[in-house]
Amino acid sequence: MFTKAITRRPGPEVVDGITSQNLGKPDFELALRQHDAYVQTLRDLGLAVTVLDAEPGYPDCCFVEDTAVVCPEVAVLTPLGAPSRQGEQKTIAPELAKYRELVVIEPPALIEGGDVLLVEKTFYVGLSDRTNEMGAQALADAVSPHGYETVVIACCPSLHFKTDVNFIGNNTILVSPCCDDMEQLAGFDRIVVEDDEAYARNCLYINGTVIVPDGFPNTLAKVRATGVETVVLDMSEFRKLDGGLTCLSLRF
Ligand code: CIR
Repeated sequence: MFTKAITRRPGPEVVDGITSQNLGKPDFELALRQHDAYVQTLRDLGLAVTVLDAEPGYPDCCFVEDTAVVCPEVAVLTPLGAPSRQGEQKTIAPELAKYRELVVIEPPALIEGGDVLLVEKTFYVGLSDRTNEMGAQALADAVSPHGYETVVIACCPSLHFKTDVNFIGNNTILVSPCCDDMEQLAGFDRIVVEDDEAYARNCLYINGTVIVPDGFPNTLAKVRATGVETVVLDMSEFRKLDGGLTCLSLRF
């Protein structure tokens, strides 16, 4: 059960965020409105949401998920893999320190929160350009004293593991076709989200409700068919920067 979230509003520099998409630059005003709707949705789902101001000099600073991994016992600050994002975690640290003991992972260990999926007492860590074996091991070292298992997975060469795999409750995950046959995920019921709706693999599960990005009817129908409640949010401006629903918050 999540009770809190930390978010950070995009700043005007969001138009210069990192992207692999060919969807144009985000509209700053629309991004702010979509961010406000996202925060309101988390509040409607019962979370106390902290909204930090944008951090000048960091165009991607709204994607706070990448700066830390949080579980009930500890918050692990991650050394962001993208050079233009290194340092974002420094202003997240004092916020997390209000609620959790902090552990800091330092390079050459690399790990970003977008590569980490926590389901009950297991951390699934995907290797990527932003997360290496040392980073996965450093996370395992931080959380194993608290009874967590860490499972390292190398599947698709996507930006992040959670670009491809996300938990939606009821022992069910959304997966890309290339992650579907990973033996480490075999214990889940899997819903394959095809490439034409790839962005919708990044749904966000909050206390029994799944937030689904707008514009992906097949995925929405499949999620609803599991019986879970859904909320649909327009994420168009964050999609332009490879940012999804999970990226915009740290939940704990
Ligand atoms: C980046 O490339 O770092 C940002 N433009 C997008 C980060 C998305 N974060 C996430 O998936 N957790």
